[in-house]
Amino acid sequence: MTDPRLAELTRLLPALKLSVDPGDMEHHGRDWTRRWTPAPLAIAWPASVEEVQAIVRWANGHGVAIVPSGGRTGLSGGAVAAQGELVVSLDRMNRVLGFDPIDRTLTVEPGMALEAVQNAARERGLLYPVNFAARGSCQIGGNIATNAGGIRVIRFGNTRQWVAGLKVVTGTSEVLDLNRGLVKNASGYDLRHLVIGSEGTLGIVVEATLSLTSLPPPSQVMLLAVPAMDALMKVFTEARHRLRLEAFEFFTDEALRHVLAHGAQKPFEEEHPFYVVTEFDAVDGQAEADALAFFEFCTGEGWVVDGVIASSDAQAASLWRLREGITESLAPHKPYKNDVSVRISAVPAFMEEMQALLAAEYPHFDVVWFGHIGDGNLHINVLKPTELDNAVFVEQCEHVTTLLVETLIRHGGSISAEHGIGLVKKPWLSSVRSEAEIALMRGIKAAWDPNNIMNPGKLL
Ligand code: 2HG
Ligand code: ZN
Repeated sequence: MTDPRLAELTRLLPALKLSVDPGDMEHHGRDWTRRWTPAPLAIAWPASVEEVQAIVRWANGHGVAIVPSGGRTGLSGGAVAAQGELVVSLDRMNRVLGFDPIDRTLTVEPGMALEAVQNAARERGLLYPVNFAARGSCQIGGNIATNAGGIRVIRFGNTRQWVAGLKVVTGTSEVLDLNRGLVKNASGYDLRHLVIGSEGTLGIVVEATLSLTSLPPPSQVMLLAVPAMDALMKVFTEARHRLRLEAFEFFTDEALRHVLAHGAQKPFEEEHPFYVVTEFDAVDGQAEADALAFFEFCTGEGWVVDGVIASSDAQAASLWRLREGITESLAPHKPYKNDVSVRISAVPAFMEEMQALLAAEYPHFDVVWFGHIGDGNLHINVLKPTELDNAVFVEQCEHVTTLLVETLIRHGGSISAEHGIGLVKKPWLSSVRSEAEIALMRGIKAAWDPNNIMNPGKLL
């Protein structure tokens, strides 16, 4: 290591895995936004809490910024290192540390992939219910840092709900052992919840105690073809009334076209403007009868024009693929992403306005809508025309985002539902948070990280 700061780090921690290899720097310096050119100082892979602490002490001493790094699947530039930061990858801290069948908690290191956490819970006869398409690559530490949501929020809530305890190394290298798995703990500010969703700006999550729940009952997956936007939330309201929902997701014909081009199987002969994938408990014959009655009611009202219920696990997986495969199928088009939310009740009016806005502002771009409509969370992906320069494209999209933000403010919504603020949405933070709130957030950051070394420039 020719950089004297790195030489010093190696001297302090001879066993620390450290790399300045261009391939590692590229991979760990960027996320799925692909908007910033990676330029980290180096990548470090600590293997213990003590190594993380020592790195943070070193960073304070040398004024080096740290970017905590999970599975690199972020969509908001929250874990980008483009300014000479040390990327602290948690890849090597990926073990299950404990399981308590009475507390029903699983204690894990932050570098475990979400899917590995889910599997570890299942092996113990329980469920870690947070779930989304990036589960194979994203890491639990990153999920916590962004309070990740996904496709089961309607039933199980966001990541926040499942974190019973957290160990965190703060910006001053202190280790905090927060909440320690307690169900009840009325002892003042719950610092654990400050860390969840803080995007690596307060400290590094080094251990998490996750609550688990009972395995869910058998479920069924249904795909519905919906002829009009204003029918979507009517179908949702009916479904929620009649069925015990686990998921309620929508996507457009345009989204379907991309997933099909990516190898998925066509669900219906004809094309339809909107589709819904819903999953619900199917415990007994009554549940099936309820599902059928729901379907017949919706078709009778003209809200649904076609549908299919999966008759096997394989078919359920292929219906889910139509929804979960969208992000990957759009990636080659370098999409500009909006991830917005409004209260569920505000979805119909908001969607109407948004559709008009996007049609007027993006006449020449393909716009793909999909997302967790049952949570009031819509993903809007604007596809970059091949010939258009990326910077020009982003500038045009940001102009539209500013207009979209005005609509969001009118409907009391948020510019970031589940992907975080990162670098991408920083300019619009004040549309969701008041001046007083942002001032408090800054004060909290300064208390946890007085030298501003923890992921500086992100979120705030
Ligand atoms: C999803 O819901 C993810 O599939 C990604 O949040 C959304 O690619 C996106 O815009
Ligand atoms: Zn999503």
